[in-house]
Amino acid sequence: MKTSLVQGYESPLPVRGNEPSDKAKARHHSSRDLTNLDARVNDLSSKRNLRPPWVKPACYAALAITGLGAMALLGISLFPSPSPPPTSSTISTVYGDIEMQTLSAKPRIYRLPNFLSNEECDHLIELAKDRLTPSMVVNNDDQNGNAISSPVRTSNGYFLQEKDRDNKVSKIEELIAAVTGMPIENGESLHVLQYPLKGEYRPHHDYFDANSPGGAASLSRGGQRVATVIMYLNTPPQGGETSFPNTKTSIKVTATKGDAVFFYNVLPSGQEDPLTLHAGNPVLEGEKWIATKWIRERRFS
Ligand SMILES: O=C(O)CCC(=O)C(=O)O
Repeated sequence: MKTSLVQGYESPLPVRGNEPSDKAKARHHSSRDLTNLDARVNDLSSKRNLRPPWVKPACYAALAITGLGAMALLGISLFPSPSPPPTSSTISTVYGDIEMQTLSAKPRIYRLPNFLSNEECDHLIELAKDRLTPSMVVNNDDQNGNAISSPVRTSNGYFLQEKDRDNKVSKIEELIAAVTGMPIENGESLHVLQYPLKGEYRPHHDYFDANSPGGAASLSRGGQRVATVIMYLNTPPQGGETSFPNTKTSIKVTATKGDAVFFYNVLPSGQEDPLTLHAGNPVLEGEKWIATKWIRERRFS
């Protein structure tokens, strides 16, 4: 057993300059010296320490350079740079230019600063504030697509009616059509929502699940919800951001009066895009008001 220990030590990994001499090899095969094997191992170990002092630092340096090279190849940085500023484009409308900032290309999410004026925000709140009822969600188990209340969504809402469609509302609908490129008739009625303190809309998708009875029933009224526009009608002092937890940088849009966020719920192919998972974060102070427009793939009826 002692012999194999020594062979394994000497022969597969000889240290340069420390190869055993012929004399040592002869000693190695001599049964007389087998009793001195421990001493020889110690001897060889001490010879290993004779390697030049620069070898160890040089090895570490080589390892570090190799590691940094691999990180560069994989696109990993030791000093992550802040996210690049969003690219911005301008949409010209009869009402003036609208700035559209790209927050994400996949999924397609855009921020529209100053999309509504203060008066337009206040007007939408005024139309809804005395008619609010607790918000509901699609009941996937219901053949008729009826909605149910759920702890997932703790807000109060009102769908604008035909009688509410005045000049201001019509203008907002036209602006939405201009930025989304979708006809007004594909839009569901504007939905004005009020979140009380702690109110939220937990992570969810806006597209319907075609495989559920409730989702299929909802799809029969104009097809999929292909895009969503959320307009902030006030600025909650704290909380209430719209967040997209599945995006690369976990996008969070601050609720700021007059701004809007707009995203496509489907890929350009029409396939539902699971990365559009989004939430209305809990309101931590005050209340939050928004107006949401869901846009279908066909005329909404
Ligand atoms: O309140 C929000 O910020 C999100 C609203 C939302 O997700 C929706 O209306 O579909």
